Amino acid sequence: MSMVLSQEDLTFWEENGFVVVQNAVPDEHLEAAVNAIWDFLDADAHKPEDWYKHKPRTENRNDSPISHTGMVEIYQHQALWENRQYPKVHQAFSDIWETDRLWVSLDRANMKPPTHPDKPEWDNRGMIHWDVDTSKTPIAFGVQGVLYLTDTADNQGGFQCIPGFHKQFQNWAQTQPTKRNFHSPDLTGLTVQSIAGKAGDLLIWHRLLPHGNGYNRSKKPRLAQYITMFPAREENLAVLPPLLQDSLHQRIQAWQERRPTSGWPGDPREWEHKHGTTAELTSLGKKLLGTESW
Ligand SMILES: O=C(O)CCC(=O)C(=O)O
Repeated sequence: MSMVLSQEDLTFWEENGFVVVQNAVPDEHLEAAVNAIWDFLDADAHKPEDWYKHKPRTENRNDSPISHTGMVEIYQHQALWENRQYPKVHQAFSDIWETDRLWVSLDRANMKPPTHPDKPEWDNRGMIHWDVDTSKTPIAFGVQGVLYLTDTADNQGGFQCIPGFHKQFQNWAQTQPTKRNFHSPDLTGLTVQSIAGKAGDLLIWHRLLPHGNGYNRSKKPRLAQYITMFPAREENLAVLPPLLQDSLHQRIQAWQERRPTSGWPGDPREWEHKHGTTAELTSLGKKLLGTESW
């Protein structure tokens, strides 16, 4: 497949540390993923009361399939896999990594309902963080990604970040106290930008950008799927340290049994495990999972 990112996109990427691929997947894939999220939440998209059906999970209480930032504990649904294994999505990540030999993350989805005066537990004002420990320099290159499943206005609780911060990070870190928060920056002097988008936009960001999702002050829920890719760890699998061999084994098991890989909160109801069927993978999907070699 020829490149998905144009020279202009790559220049934008260098400058801003993020890039948007439009129409990354067909509309029917978006619809299927949206339906999967509502089914998983046992909620009717057209009944606003249902958006708040579950109490959001808190740090101390893992008894809900959704958190107050809208993280939905669905990982292995066919609809999520259709987006992961869509060639254009893979090509976009290949353009950035400059190799097509990638594995895909087995990540979850997001449904962030609008703030509502009667639902104070859902009044999440947004968050900004890094998923990497920024004390451990040099920080290896890595990217993250989010697929917009519906049109998302800039007040709808969607993706937000500090554009260009990947280039500023080293200098900025030197101005900070040695005991700064390594997972979330002090925002003094920094500008967080909400990135509105259309259904089908795939936004890929450099993992050094502080990022998160925003305050949903609109009238509609925000819906998204997280997808990232990273170089396949399959070379000489037998000689890999046990930890990495485990990780391939865990990935395959998670896909087969319809569970999250370790480290994710997971769904206390085990809805996917109990009610789902194992997603069918194309040859590309198998390579992206790791069951087929590149
Ligand atoms: O919801 C979003 O778009 C941001 C997700 C996020 O913060 C993350 O994946 O680490």
